[in-house]
Amino acid sequence: MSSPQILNDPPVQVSYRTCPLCEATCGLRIEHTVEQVLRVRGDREDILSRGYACPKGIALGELHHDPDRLRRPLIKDAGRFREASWEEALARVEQGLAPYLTASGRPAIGAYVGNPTVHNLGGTLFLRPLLKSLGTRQIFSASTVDQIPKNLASGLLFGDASALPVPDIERTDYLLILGANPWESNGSLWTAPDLPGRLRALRRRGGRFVVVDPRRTRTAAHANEHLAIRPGYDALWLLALIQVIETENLARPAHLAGKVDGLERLTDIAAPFSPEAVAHLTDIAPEVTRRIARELAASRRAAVYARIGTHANRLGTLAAWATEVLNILTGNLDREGGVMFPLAAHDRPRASTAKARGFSTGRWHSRVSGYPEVLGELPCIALTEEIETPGEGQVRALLTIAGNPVLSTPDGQALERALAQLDFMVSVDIYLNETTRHADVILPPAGALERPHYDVLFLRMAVRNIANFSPPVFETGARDEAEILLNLAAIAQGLPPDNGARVVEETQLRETIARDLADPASPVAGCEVDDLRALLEGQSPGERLLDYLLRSGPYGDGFTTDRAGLSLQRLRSAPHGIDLGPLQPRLGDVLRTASGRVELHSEIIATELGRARALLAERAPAAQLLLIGRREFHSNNSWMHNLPSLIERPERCTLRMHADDAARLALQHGQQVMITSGAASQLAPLEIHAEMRPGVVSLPHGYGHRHADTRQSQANAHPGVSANDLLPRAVEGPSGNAVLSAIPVTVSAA
Ligand SMILES: Nc1nc2c(c(=O)[nH]1)N[C@H]1C(S)=C(S)[C@@H](COP(=O)(O)OP(=O)(O)OC[C@H]3O[C@@H](n4cnc5c(=O)[nH]c(N)nc54)[C@H](O)[C@@H]3O)O[C@H]1N2
Ligand SMILES: Nc1nc2c(c(=O)[nH]1)N[C@H]1C(S)=C(S)[C@@H](COP(=O)(O)OP(=O)(O)OC[C@H]3O[C@@H](n4cnc5c(=O)[nH]c(N)nc54)[C@H](O)[C@@H]3O)O[C@H]1N2
Ligand code: SF4
Ligand SMILES: [Mo]
Repeated sequence: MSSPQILNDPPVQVSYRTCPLCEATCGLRIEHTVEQVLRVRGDREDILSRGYACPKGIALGELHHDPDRLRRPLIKDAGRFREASWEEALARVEQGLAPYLTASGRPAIGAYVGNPTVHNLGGTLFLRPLLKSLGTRQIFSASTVDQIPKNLASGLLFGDASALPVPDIERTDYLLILGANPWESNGSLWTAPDLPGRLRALRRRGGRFVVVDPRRTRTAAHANEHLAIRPGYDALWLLALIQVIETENLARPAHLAGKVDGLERLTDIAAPFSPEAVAHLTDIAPEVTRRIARELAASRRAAVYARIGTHANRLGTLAAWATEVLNILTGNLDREGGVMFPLAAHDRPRASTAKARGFSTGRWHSRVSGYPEVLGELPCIALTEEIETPGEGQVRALLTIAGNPVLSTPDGQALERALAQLDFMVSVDIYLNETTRHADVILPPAGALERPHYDVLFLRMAVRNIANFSPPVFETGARDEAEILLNLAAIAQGLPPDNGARVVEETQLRETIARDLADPASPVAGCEVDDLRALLEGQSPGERLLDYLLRSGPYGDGFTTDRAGLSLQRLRSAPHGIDLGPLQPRLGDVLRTASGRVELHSEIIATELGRARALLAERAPAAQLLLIGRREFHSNNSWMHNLPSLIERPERCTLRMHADDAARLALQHGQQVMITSGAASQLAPLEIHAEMRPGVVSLPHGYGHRHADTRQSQANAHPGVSANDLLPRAVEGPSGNAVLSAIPVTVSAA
């Protein structure tokens, strides 16, 4: 007997898909009907993540169905948003930007690009033509509240700012982790799904990992050893490790002989930073520092990995440089079990004949404070002053893409006031939030399950060379991010948004092909642009360009009938991904310095070393509380707070403090406290927490959902305060990265 209930049930399908929410790129198994997500879990057959998934990935169905997520463009009329058609919304953008699309007007256009862009196929492939079409130097991004010091260090050392070696965790014996909490962040600039599992496996096979963090994070709690460093001094401590390795003659970079310039100068450079000389600041005992240096040097295969706690910090660029110098000195750069450079399927094989140009910054400077450009962008903390300060090139029109700088960048309230003064603002975003509420037009791209996916950035940092592609789970007709960026690029070029998008896409595609054809070492050398173009498949701009990159890439089919080679079609037929093998040494291919060797020394590093020496004379900030941040497992910067399964838990926007500090200040667990920095004051509940070291307090970022006129009902029900309202607009030094950690504060009863 069949029940009508069952007969009417829509058929259940299963789709496999890479999670686009963070750098781990977990494979997900999604059970769904034609329009409803039923269940999401980790895909056990995924070649890299093998079933791992975190609660955010599991909540993708909630994100897809979130009634607050924007599905139609919004236009602001007389201060109120209303829904509009794409035609009308894009026409409004054309109209709003028109006054600035002149030679003298373009410098007044600003752009801020946020983090989800790098998790989006369209975002990664089509941002560049858009920014180029705008013709402005007022370019800002979340990179300068994040990792740009690491890019800068790689640029200086390797000649390529995107050459970011990753710990070869499967084969290492010893891992030194600083300023990172991969147990909860799932890894950063290091694509390794299930880092908890991988770290456990490292210990099981007799390896060790040591965590340097002012908090006893979950990563630290699982480590062989935790060193609760005083925040803000990692660069000094890393230099002390170099000092020990140099003075005790522990360096053994044998396989790098002839590939590294300037090793002989390191003894002198590190001399002032003995473990004793830095101990009063780092609060790490000299004998511990010495022991760690010896352990690191003695390990057969070891890796030093440092992330945002060290980068978005005082001397972040120097910390990134010293991290790599340690990997070089211990002979672990570009070696199995050390740190290695992945080779992704869409990477361009290095042209043997192309002349390396080296790397430079400061090709132009910001208008108001004179910050040097790094990687073509300016520090995001300069955006406020660039809007507020009159004169030629004052930002009057702003484009934001997948960003919420009001909550995610320091002194967000000042930025909000500045945004309110703009003549015109357009946001590409899936929510009406603290930033996009200032826009005149909001253009919502397809959601995470409605678009094709391939991780252009993160497959370049994966612990194994792999490739995978996810077609959209739902065909809703929603406009893809790629299409919107191309629409905007067309407008910026004075073309009609829709037909123009095709022109911009075609131009980029053909230019990409032509660049390869000009290189005799390319696998497609000798072909014709038209012939290759005609062979490309794909239903969207991202797919078409990806198909080209894969087929002409290092594992590609080279447009031959060789079925073993990669193409988009081949990836489509492998929903759990394709394994391309373990990481291989490839430093020679990576180096783009003028000398063709790793260049340890540069003017920028010399200046930073001078600042580090000056810091040694500082007294320990013993009597002061230093504020640091906190990422939590269920959160994602400022933007996943509208999903009930992630936000509905105990109050998380708390100030954590060690019991001794609370006792000294006569503060009780749970009471409201006033946190005061040089910049501002904020109220938050106090949480006395054993993970804190004395003298350090922690407040998570991304909260402060303070406006009734946003459309994020769940987030607004759990507002919290914004840590960034407490942070001054300060940069770490040559990279322009904001200083997010070790901010002096006082805390008192509210
Ligand atoms: N104090 C402090 N501040 C920090 C940090 C810290 O540690 N401490 N961390 C910093 C770091 S590492 C980062 S990366 C930045 C992040 O800074 P931002 O990128 O500016 O901010 P997010 O909170 O990630 O906001 C992402 C925005 O993208 C939208 N969005 C989500 N998915 C999509 C999509 O597919 N397409 C589009 N177009 N929009 C989408 C969301 O609605 C949201 O508006 O925050 C930084 N801020
Ligand atoms: N759950 C979750 N996962 C995320 C995100 C999220 O918001 N939530 N954001 C994603 C993004 S955009 C990024 S960039 C990555 C970042 O990934 P991670 O780099 O792992 O970032 P955090 O988890 O913030 O870890 C930074 C650690 O540095 C410590 N720290 C602070 N100051 C100092 C210091 O001076 N010295 C040292 N040694 N340590 C210090 C902090 O206590 C913290 O534990 O995470 C990504 N993954
Ligand atoms: S760890 Fe990152 S990639 Fe994996 S499921 Fe969670 S959010 Fe998605
Ligand atoms: Mo980030």
